[in-house]
This record gives sequence, structure tokens and C-alpha cells, in this order.
Amino acid sequence: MNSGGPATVSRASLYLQTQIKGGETTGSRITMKKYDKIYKSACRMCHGGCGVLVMVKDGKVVQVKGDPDSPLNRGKLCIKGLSSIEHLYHPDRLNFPLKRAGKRGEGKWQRISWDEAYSHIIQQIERIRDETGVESIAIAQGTGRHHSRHVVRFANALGTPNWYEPGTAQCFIPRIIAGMAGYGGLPICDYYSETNPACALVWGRNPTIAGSDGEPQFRIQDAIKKGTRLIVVDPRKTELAAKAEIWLQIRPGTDDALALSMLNVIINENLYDKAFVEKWTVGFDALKERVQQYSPQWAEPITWIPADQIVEAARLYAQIRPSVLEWGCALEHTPNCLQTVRAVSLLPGITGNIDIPGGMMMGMDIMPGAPNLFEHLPESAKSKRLGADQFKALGGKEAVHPSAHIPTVMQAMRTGEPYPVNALLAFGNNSLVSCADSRLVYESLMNLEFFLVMDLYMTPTAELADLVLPAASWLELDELFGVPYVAPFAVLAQQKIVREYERCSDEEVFIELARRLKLDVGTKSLEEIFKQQLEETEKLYPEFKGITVDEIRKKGSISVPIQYKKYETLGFQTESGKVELSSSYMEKLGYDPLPYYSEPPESPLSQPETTEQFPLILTTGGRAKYFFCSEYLQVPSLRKKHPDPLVEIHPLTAAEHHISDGDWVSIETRRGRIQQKANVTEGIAPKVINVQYGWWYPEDKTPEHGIWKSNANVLTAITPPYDPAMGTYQLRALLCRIKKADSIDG
Ligand SMILES: Nc1nc2c(c(=O)[nH]1)N[C@H]1C(S)=C(S)[C@@H](COP(=O)(O)OP(=O)(O)OC[C@H]3O[C@@H](n4cnc5c(=O)[nH]c(N)nc54)[C@H](O)[C@@H]3O)O[C@H]1N2
Ligand SMILES: Nc1nc2c(c(=O)[nH]1)N[C@H]1C(S)=C(S)[C@@H](COP(=O)(O)OP(=O)(O)OC[C@H]3O[C@@H](n4cnc5c(=O)[nH]c(N)nc54)[C@H](O)[C@@H]3O)O[C@H]1N2
Ligand code: SF4
Ligand SMILES: [Mo]
Repeated sequence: MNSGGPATVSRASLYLQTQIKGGETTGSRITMKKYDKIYKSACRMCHGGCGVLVMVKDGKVVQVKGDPDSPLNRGKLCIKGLSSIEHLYHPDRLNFPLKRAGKRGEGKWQRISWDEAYSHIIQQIERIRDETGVESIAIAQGTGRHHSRHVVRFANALGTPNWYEPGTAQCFIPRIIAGMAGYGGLPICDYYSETNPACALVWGRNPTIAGSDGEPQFRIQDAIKKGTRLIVVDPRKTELAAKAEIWLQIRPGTDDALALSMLNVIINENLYDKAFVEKWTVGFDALKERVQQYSPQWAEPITWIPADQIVEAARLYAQIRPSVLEWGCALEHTPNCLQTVRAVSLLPGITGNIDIPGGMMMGMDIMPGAPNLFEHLPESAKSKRLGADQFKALGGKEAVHPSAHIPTVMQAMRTGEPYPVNALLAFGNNSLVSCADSRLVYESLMNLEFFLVMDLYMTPTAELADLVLPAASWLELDELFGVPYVAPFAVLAQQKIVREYERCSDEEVFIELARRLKLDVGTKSLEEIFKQQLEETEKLYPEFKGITVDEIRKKGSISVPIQYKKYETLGFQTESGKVELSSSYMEKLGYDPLPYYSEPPESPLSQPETTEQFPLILTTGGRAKYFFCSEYLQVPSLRKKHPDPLVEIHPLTAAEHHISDGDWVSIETRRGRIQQKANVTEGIAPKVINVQYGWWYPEDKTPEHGIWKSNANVLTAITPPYDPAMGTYQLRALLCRIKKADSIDG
């Protein structure tokens, strides 16, 4: 336990603050007797950031509450945050390093010491590095966590270009690239100024459930209470779609067509912000010419949205200002990923909603000096990055956040082509659940010579490893991070409050491995890295002058006031200094500088023959509020609220297949078949099926943990074609068929 004093909050001041400011802790008088110590920290049960107060008694965390002083969540916590203690002390958590004692995947493990674990890893890394080259060692991680930059740091320090996460081509990085290409940075919704957004265009994103990511879920709800008008683009009638002034019930996978037709209306009806477009954009004429082919009448049969509704939505969006754009990962789950997010990203630009209060603010540089060590990777290694030659925006030399292409890495594991990948070191990545086509992923992993997994629980993926390391969770580790998507831009400190058993943080493992491998870089201590990050931050923001990590821990966060219209003095951080409606970055990489429509490769229009056998359109994802990707299925208070995976089916389709609400349903694609429980609802089109993603069954104690029963990625495709720039595969908008399952296992 961290017994140091600096991290604590004075109880008297806490009491005073909660009394004055209200919030969740108001009225629950925090007395000296009840707790030994109260810490400030930042919740990380999702991508995170919500400020928390952590109460400790007798060395145990006994309560976690929202911090009313946090500029992010202002005292609120979601149900996942509230279950943090159950997660921390869960009996299934991994507590010691484990070495495989039987055949791969047999579920036989032997406890070993950390020293033995390190020696074993070092021996394997050195052997494979000598035999087939360091690039045959791939490194994987999951979606943005405390250690995400440190995984990349370790890969670069080791010298392998082949690190990946299931999100780089499929989640958020494409949005960042579209932001960089168009605006020189990622535009972020501003819910923080005096001006409430007058309109929110919510597109392929379900922010009241998924946030997406941390506290914005609270923000959009507050904004709506204050009058924000809503336009929602979603195949499902989500909570926000039900409240929306206009709900565009789109055919999955056709967002590019819709965005281009909305641009067509806004440009042709002269609804764009002429002053802004003239002064601050380049490529308008080219964009105008490009979108002429994409009229609302053209888009209607493709998107299934009536042309007059497209016109109505475009007019409403263009005429009410300021407005925010909430765009989600649904836009990134088809092989036209980058051009789809590019098309959507231009809407705020041509309507002048950029960097104004209540619009889309520019930021992303709150915590510079990320310890990625990209500069350390030799050019010779960069050119070996798997997929980089083809998918230049994902892994090429000009890529914003270069990573390897998952399907190519998996192929290299299975076939040794273009060269063998013999080892995978996975830090927080349940590949069998989160990467497309789980059967192919399984075959790939089974073929590895050495597979290391570090995780919080023994997942179905960890069961295939040779060595499993026990990871510390957010209440057990130190971190310093900037929150780019909220303002006042904040830097937060997470702190080690307790540490159970022999768990360790991923960062500590990387540092220890780098030291034992005697690498040139990557050996600095975590505190040294934090200090370096703060020095870089101070260069940009005087608010950080002389601030120490301990001070941030004490305060919980440090914020910087938002500045609007920065472009008036600095220009945009693009090649031209302007908003690039036609992107020079895309052109430089050899891609079309203007967005275009491309039908998903497996769809009724692309594959009419397959459609005869698989007549329904499958979309996956649609997050549930109780889980985070494949996590927390074992946490009782959360699972109790949502015991089974749910497949959404329209009543007409259900009736046609003799399916009633609550029946187990078999869902099948050309890749495989799974089962989920029917949620019969009018909130989905008759031809569309939505299956939840992330499911496995921790309560099933066999080593497979029910991985093949309800896992959406048994259905998805990892095969080409991919997005030409990002290599994205198809997770949504596939073809499927359903039938009532005869029994749970049938
Ligand atoms: N509670 C919770 N929070 C999370 C997560 C979680 O698992 N649980 N996951 C985290 C992660 S990694 C991410 S990336 C974000 C994801 O958060 P979001 O980006 O909101 O992702 P989803 O909820 O999967 O999908 C958003 C919406 O897209 C709709 N949709 C499906 N197909 C299409 C389509 O083709 N077009 C359009 N326009 N819409 C479509 C779905 O119906 C859904 O309502 O949330 C993060 N936060
Ligand atoms: N079909 C379909 N597939 C999808 C999606 C979809 O919508 N549909 N969404 C995609 C998206 S947007 C994303 S981002 C990916 C997410 O994919 P991943 O991020 O890989 O998500 P998980 O499968 O939950 O795996 C994360 C693992 O990390 C472990 N973990 C959590 N914290 C730590 C830690 O601090 N250290 C370590 N070592 N381990 C930790 C968890 O226990 C869990 O086993 O999935 C993608 N896959
Ligand atoms: S939104 Fe995320 S960070 Fe906030 S309380 Fe919930 S899980 Fe924690
Ligand atoms: Mo994601």
C-alpha cells in the first residue's frame, strides 16, 4: 500500500468542498473514523478519466466515489466505475506468474516466481531474435489504457516494428488521421464553454452508453437537458435516436454515401459558412465537383434513408450553430473506413463549426512528449513492418501512429509469409474476442513458438499462452495522462493505492525487461518518464510551471483553459495552414485526397448471390453499459444486470423465423455460427440484425470459457479487401442468416 502522505486529501477540506459544491458525495458526511485515508485518482474502468475519491480502511479500498472537484465528471460515476472494488478483489483475478504445464490450451498451469518468468521471457526473446530476427516478435495490446504508449515504447526499444492493437485500423486512429488530414488535429466536442451546443450530430456512436470513453456520456446528457437538438445516424433506435428530432435509420456500412449526400445538399443549397470556407479552407471547388454525383436521390436506395429526410437533416445541421459531431467507431468498421470518416469529418469544417465555443474545438496536445520512442526504431526495421508497404496511413513512414496490420501479422504466424512471426507478447488484448474471424485468430495463435499474455484474468486468449503474467488494475498502479477529448484540457494522475498479491503494472514489466535485455533505451524509471512528460507539457502551458507529479496526485487533475479560434493566429496545423477539404496528406500517401463512396464488400449490393443464402445484414458492437469490450463479464453486480448476450431482431423478422423475445437464436455467416438471446424490438430495421460483441463465459471453467458460443467475431471477416490506406477489415455490415436455436448448445 502507498503510505506516502502527499496523495491524500484533507478530510476537513473534502467535507467542506462536498457541502459547498454538491455532487454525489453531498450529505454523506465523510468522517475521520470511517476511513484511514482518502486518495484522489482517475477511474480507468473504461478508457477513463473520471475523477474519483478512493477511501481506504485497514489497507483495503472500501469505497470509490465521484470526485466533485473533477472538471470532467463533477462527482458522477457510471455503474462500471462503481464496481471497481469488486473488480479489484475479484477471486478470479490473476495473482502470480503462471507457466504452461500441459499442452497449449489444455488449462494446466504451474505457479512460478517473477524472476523465473523474466528469465524465461528473456531467453525466448533472445533465441527468436537470433534465429529469425527481432521482427519475428510481435507485440500486441488492447484499446487505449494506462500502458498503451509504454507498449509502443517497449516495441520500439526492442526494435520490432510489429506492434498492434485491434483498434489502430478499426478504432479512433482513423478518426485522428481524418482530423489531422483535414484540420491538423482531432476536433473534439465542446461541452465545456458557456455556450451550449445548439445541435449534436450523433453518428455511429452511442455516447450515453459508451461515452464513448469516460465522462462525455454525462456531458451530452447535460447538454440535451439544456436544449441541444439532436440528429442521430444509427441503424438502431438508441436512447438518443428515440429523443432525436431527426433519426436517420441507415443501412449499416453506408455512412460514406450518406455523408457525401449531406455535403451535396449543404454545398448545392449554399448552406455552408461562406466566410469561413473562403478564408480558411482549401479544396472547396474540388469537393463541390466530387459531391455532385452523390445527390440525396442517389443515396436513398443505398442508405435506405428517404431523400427528403437526408435533405431535412442536412438543412437542420447546417443551419443551427454551434454544433458538435459525436462520431463513433461504427464508421471505422468497414473497408472504406478512412474515406468514410474523412467524409463525415468535413461537415463541421464547411459549416464553420471549428474551434468555436459549443462547436468542435481543436486540441490533442495537452500532454506532449509521449514516451513512444518512435524515433528510436531504425529505418531498416520500419520498412519491415507487416502491411506497411500496402497500408501507408496505418504503418508507413508517414503514418501518424504507425502500427502493423493485424491480418498480415496473423498470416505471418500461420504461414510464415512474408516472413515468420514466431512470438507474440500480448499486454491486455483478448484477441480471440476482439479481432475479426476468431477461428483464424485461434489457428494463428496456436502456431506460435512463444506466446506471452499479461492480463487481469485468465481469458480464453490467455489460455493459449506459454506464460501468463498477472496485471495490476487501475487502483494498483501509477500513471500520468492527458485527457485530449475533454476540456478544460486536463492532466490527471492515477495512483497506486493498494497492490494485491504479486500483481505488477505493465509499465514495470517493460522497464524490467528492457533492463534485463540491456536495451539502449526504454530503461528509465516510471517517475523519470513522468518528469520528462511534465517538462514537455510545461513548455506549452505555463500553468504547469514547477508542478510535480505529487502535486497533481494531490489535486487529482490540472486544467488549462480552452482557447478558441487558435487558427486566427496560428493557422491550422496542415500543410496549407488551412482546413484541407481536399487533403494534401492523403495525396502525398498516394490516396484520393477527396472522400468517395465504396459499397462494403460483403453486402446485398456487392454479393447478391451470397445474399440469397444469407439474406440479413449483420452489425456487431453496439456497446452495453455494463461491460467494456470483453471485460467485466465476471463482475457479479454488472453481469446480474445483463446476464446474456442479446441479438436485436425486428418483430416481423422474428415472427418469420418463429422466434420469440428471450429465445436463443443461432446467427450464422459464411465464417461460422454463434448463439445469442433474442431481443425482439421495433428499434431495428426488419432486414438488420445486431449482435453484441465481446462475449465469452468466465463462469465456464473449461479453458475455452465458452469462447465459441456467443462471440461476435466468429462471424466477422479478416480476409481482403481491406481499406486501401488503413487495412481495415469488415466488422459490421456483413451478411447473415438466423434461426431459432433448438437448445442453448445446439
Ligand atoms: N460501456 C462501454 N463503453 C465503452 C466500450 C464498451 O465496450 N462498453 N468500448 C469502448 C470502445 S473500445 C469504443 S471504440 C467506444 C465505442 O463506442 P461507440 O463508438 O459508441 O460504439 P458502439 O456502441 O459499438 O456503436 C455505436 C453505434 O453505432 C451503431 N451502428 C452499428 N452499425 C452502424 C453503421 O453501419 N452505421 C452507423 N451510423 N451506425 C452503426 C450501433 O447501433 C451503435 O448504437 O466505446 C468505448 N466505451
Ligand atoms: N465484432 C466486433 N469486434 C470488435 C469491435 C466491435 O464493435 N465489433 N470493436 C473493436 C474495437 S473498437 C476495439 S477498441 C477492440 C477492443 O479490443 P481489446 O482492447 O483487445 O479488448 P478486449 O478484448 O476486452 O481485451 C482487453 C484485455 O485487456 C485486459 N486488461 C485490461 N486492463 C489491463 C491492464 O492494465 N493490463 C493488462 N495487461 N491487461 C489489461 C482485459 O482483462 C482484457 O482481457 O475490439 C474491436 N473488435
Ligand atoms: S465513465 Fe469510465 S472513467 Fe467514468 S466512471 Fe465510468 S468507467 Fe469510470
Ligand atoms: Mo474501440
